[in-house]
Amino acid sequence: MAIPRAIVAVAVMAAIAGLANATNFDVSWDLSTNYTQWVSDKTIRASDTLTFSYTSSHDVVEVTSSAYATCNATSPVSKSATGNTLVALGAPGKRYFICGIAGHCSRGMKIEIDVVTASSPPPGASPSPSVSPAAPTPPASSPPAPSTAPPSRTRTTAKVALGVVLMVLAL
Ligand SMILES: [Cu+2]
Repeated sequence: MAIPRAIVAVAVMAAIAGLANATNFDVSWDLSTNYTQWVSDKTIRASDTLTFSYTSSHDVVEVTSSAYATCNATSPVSKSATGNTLVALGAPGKRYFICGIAGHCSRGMKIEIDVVTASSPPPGASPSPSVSPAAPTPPASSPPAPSTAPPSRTRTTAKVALGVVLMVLAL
């Protein structure tokens, strides 16, 4: 019994939607940003990433909630001072980040992230007939050459690859 193409197409679309919902939040990590305000209008999901950008005057220290409350950076969960710290959240729950340089946390360089569950496809999403069944590979066109994409930025590469899939589906 053959699997209807429409179901395959919907499954692929759902997979694309799931990955496309991954968002990177750029955190300008400094003494002049109000991070309580910054985070207040954002929904940050387990599939998302944070990228802290900062000068050599700062670092990023992930801490426990109690250490966060007291700005105590002496027992970090993790620590980074590269100037560009990528945090892949991965799971729902609270995450706490502070600057470990003396005095900076108490001056506001602290951020509490309430990570929510990664999004699932919207419940109202019905199989849409707007996606036509995938056409056979056009015989005249040369195959795409994905080998030029370096694997360094996997998320970006995945998006590009999925974009190609989407384009093929749209043919
Ligand atoms: Cu600092």
